[in-house]
Amino acid sequence: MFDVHCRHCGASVQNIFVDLGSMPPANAYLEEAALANAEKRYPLQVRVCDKCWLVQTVDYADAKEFFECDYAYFSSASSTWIAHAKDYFEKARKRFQLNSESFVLEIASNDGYLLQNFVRAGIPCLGVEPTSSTASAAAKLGVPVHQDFFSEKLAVELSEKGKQADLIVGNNVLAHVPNINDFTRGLRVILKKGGAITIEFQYLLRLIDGSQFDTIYHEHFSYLSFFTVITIFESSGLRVWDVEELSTHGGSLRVFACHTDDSRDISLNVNRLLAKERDWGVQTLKSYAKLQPTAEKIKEDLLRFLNEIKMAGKSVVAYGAAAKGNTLLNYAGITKELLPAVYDTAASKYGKYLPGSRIPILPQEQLLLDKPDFVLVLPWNIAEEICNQHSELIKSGTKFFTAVPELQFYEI
Ligand code: DWN
Repeated sequence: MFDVHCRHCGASVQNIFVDLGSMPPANAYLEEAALANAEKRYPLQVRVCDKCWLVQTVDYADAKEFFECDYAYFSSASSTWIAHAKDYFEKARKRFQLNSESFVLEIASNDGYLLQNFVRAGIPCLGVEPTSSTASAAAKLGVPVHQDFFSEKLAVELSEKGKQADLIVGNNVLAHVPNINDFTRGLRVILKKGGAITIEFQYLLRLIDGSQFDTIYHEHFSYLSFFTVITIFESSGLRVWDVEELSTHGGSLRVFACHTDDSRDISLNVNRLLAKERDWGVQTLKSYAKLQPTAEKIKEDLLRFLNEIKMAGKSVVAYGAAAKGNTLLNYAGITKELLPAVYDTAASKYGKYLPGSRIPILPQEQLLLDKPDFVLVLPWNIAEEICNQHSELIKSGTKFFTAVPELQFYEI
């Protein structure tokens, strides 16, 4: 096995956490014309460092390849997420006494799903977002965006222009940066004295206990426990003073950080969650061995069920052309033979094809006309929102189901 060095502590990382075979990047949706060409595929192997316990991908491609100008994921596609962002804004404005004198920086601001709230409230803010597709959507909402990848170098440049922030927000970005040390050093550089940082990321322990192997894709370079995030932040001169467990994206953490010499007290939540992780075995290798066998079972159960549907002469399609869906389908080797189409509301996706499986993506409205017997909901994390939207179709007999962590059917 070739050597890999931990992207945080530099130690040799030999322990395989999960190996999902080779597949194209999860957001590399294909235009019709591209079907004539072969696709780049990269091994999707994840290892765990037994020194700092960072769970991380083995890298074969540059991150820039995953966050290109036509990046297809728009956070505002989900009303659940929009509501989550609004709730965060209300809480943050109170907790950090934000006003027209404050300055808020969001890293990976996507389509302005969050900063639109700060703009409306007259609180000065800036988004940092590398993908022009989402950045231009944010600009249309009047959200100021600096289009680039966040780094320590950029933090120095912006700080020299007086852009140090009272509040730094980073949602679903800490896992997406290959150089996690540079990223956290950048947070310290651009954080104003007395300022606060809130970072949300999918929670490793929920991923493992929930068998959420499909949230593993190349653009997720790290899979994070609270223990490891504290280790990384402290190594960059930051201190974690509070933490919240969230239900978003299958289970996430919201971590609160500040400068090491800040006067804030450490909340009881911090030691409480560290104790829970100790009991779970966060520094024990065998705790990381559960995911591979559960991924194989989910794959077998789904393949068996899709073949049963086919043998019974029934129709089945998918809903939600989510990145996690591409990991599931490509790992299971499912193509349009078993799933002839997937439906999605995102204009950035329908009319294209899923990477790898090459399943055509159709607009959501078409589903109501096609009335299939079964619908596999790929973004299980928002299955309730999606099933509520399709209550009439479900009442008319179409069966909606998800495959992770097991086959589950939805009634209305
Ligand atoms: O970290 C990441 C998470 C936050 O989001 C990114 N790297 C990529 C992305 O992952 P994903 O694509 O698996 O996320 P979702 O939120 O599970 O994707 C939902 C998909 O469903 C989108 O393509 C939009 C679509 N959708 C839909 O067709 N109808 C969503 C809703 C709410 C709908 O009603």
